[in-house]
Amino acid sequence: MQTRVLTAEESQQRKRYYGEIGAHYMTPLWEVLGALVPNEPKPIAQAAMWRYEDVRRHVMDAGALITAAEAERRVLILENPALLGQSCITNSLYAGLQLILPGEVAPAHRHTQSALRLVLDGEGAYTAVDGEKTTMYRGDFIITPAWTWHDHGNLGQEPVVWLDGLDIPMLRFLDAGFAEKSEATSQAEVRPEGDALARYGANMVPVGFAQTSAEPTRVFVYPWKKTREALHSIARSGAPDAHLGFKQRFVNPATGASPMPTIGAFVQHIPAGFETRAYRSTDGTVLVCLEGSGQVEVGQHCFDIAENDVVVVPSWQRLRVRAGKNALNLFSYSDRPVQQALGLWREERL
Ligand code: 1HN
Repeated sequence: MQTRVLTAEESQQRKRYYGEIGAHYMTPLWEVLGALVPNEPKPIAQAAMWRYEDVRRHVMDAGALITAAEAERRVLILENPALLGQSCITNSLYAGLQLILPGEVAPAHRHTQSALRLVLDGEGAYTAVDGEKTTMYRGDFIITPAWTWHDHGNLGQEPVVWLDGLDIPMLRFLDAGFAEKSEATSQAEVRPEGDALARYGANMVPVGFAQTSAEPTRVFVYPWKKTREALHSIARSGAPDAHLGFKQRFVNPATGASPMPTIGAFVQHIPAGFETRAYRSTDGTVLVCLEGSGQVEVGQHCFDIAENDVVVVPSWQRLRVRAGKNALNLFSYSDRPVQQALGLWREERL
């Protein structure tokens, strides 16, 4: 709307008119058009960081407050400071820190929301997905695709914490959420540990196996040990991209698409002392520092990051990453595959 100064009478007239049409649940487009169709993304979400050193004890305190069984999932949601009460870290994504104590079980259930885990702290826990267990090691990226049964347990001696990433806000937006609890607390094991990785994650698939790009991968764990080795090999030869360092995209090896259709996941190596040029993209992104320390600049914000810290980078905010004395290894996830499927995704190298 072009704005001009209105006479008192015109203002009155419009106000009266808006009241009349409001009674019929109508409202004038011209008052909101600019906000509805901005020249570029103007996310409500803001840049923020959760410093693991600061929040860890609060996560541990939850262990004395409620059991995993009572909570079903003992999780502290990471809420975007500009989206409080909405259980989201960006418009489209959820993040939380989940704690499971030795001997506990988080009971089996399934839902149409897709989930990923990034193991941060402690050893001895497992996740079971559709009848197969995987032991969780720090840095492992594990998925539970939509409608797969999943339960967790801790057979070790120490508390285990991981980051959960889900597409909850997307499914809420679409009103497409279904969920179901299992009668069995823990799933019966129908395949031995490592089966999916051997069948689908060793540069092979069973002969005759075919998937569309909308289907999630059967590989439900991307072990950090392998990812890290690959990153280091890549970084040993060739120069880092000026804007991204060495950045890799996790894939469904059978299709080349993202591991799950709604959430993209990435890993990034920033060599010691390297500073990326400013970059922005339309997928609001959750970054997790797996190794090293440095600075993350998001728009006007600058965060000092260390291991296990979480930073949220809203859509179209300028991002720069600087590694300190030690190289940075960052994990990230976003709604990029959804935007790409719809032809909406944009990036800009500044
Ligand atoms: C869920 O199923 C898990 O399985 C974690 O660990 C967090 C948040 C909302 C809805 C379901 C899990 C979740 C969740």
